Amino acid sequence: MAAPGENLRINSDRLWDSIMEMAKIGPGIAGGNNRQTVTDEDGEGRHLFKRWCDAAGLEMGVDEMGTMFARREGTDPSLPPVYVGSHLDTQPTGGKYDGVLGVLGGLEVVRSLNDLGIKTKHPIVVTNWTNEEGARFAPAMMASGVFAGVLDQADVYEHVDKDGKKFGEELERIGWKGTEKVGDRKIHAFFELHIEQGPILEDEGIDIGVVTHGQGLKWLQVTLTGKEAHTGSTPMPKRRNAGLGMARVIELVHEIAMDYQPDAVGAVGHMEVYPNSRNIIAGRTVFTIDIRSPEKEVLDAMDGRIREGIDTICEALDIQYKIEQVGHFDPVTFDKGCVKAIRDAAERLGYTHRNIVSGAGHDACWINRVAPTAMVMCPCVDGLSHNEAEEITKEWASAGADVLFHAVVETAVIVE
Ligand code: HGY
Ligand code: MN
Ligand code: MN
Repeated sequence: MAAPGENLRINSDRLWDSIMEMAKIGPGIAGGNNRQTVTDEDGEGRHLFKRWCDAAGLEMGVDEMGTMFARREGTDPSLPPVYVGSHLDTQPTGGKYDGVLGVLGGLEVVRSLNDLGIKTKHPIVVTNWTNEEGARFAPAMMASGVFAGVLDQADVYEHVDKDGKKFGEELERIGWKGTEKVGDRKIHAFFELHIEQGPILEDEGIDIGVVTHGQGLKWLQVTLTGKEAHTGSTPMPKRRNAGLGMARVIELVHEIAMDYQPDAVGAVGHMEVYPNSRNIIAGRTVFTIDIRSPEKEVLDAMDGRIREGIDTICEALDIQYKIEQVGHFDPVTFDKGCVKAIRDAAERLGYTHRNIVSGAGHDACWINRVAPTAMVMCPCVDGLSHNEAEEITKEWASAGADVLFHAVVETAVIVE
């Protein structure tokens, strides 16, 4: 397919201004964002995105998981569209760019096509996937997982947040539960622009990450049950301390991940202690183990060793345990044709680039199961993300969006 031409560039100022405008919705306490999925702030961000899509002449569809699909018509409407997007929901202490760059980068592609009066054969659909983060309601990449047929819609509707609110009810409450059946849409190809969320591109001074693979992930939610008792008057040998159990499991997860360096990772970021009183021995702890690796065998080995370790720890402390797998996807290999479109675009535009494996999970990891998919990444400052101090430069955002522009338009085929 003919390349769309050397001079195609997005409007960098407009993209950056849109990102800053979206960042005003659901502000964090330290300069980032707290726009968690299906909160009022998420609803407000969705309305702003829809207004922009309306202004760009796009036709909006919303499915039963609340995912938003903004369609720019192609010269042949019968062809399956090229989808481009990411997510607008954020972590509770998230940054301004995680997910947002991909959705607004997709919108900028369409805005630029409109400015240039360029038509494409395939329609183009800008997409905002619901609940990518999985912070408020597990698992991550929830809506794209239902779309790909790996998660059950009725089941995830019942998932609850820490206040006992149900995902399905919250989606309805904010008014973004659509009527389209999830997963019926046919996708010609899907492209996602995302910040790297790691240090490689910045450390190496490289503009573009050509994402060839995504590492696999497992989230194990563990409940340890001991016995509440007085921290002062209960003799040490008589204690059944679920807090001590959690501490030992957290150390175990770290040690096991360190056994599989340089690629494996493991941590526990979510922890709840009951009753969480200064002078009561913790009777129950609930926490989530997050382990990841680019290799399935390593992921499975870590999983097995952690389960054995938990059994040993709990026997020694005379506490019970329950392990539920609340998130999982195997390592992902993205579509070679789509990856080439991204690499060729970076080459053509004169951006430095390198192959990279995504450390974070993305909606693209699930959509890759139902359509040819690839990702383009830009650097982020100090590789920092899932932190309100997350930062990128305008130049990095523009370079990523330019590459996205070329990859999308080339795949959607320009009509001369
Ligand atoms: O957890 C992840 O990798 C993604 O940020 N949801
Ligand atoms: Mn993200
Ligand atoms: Mn994220």
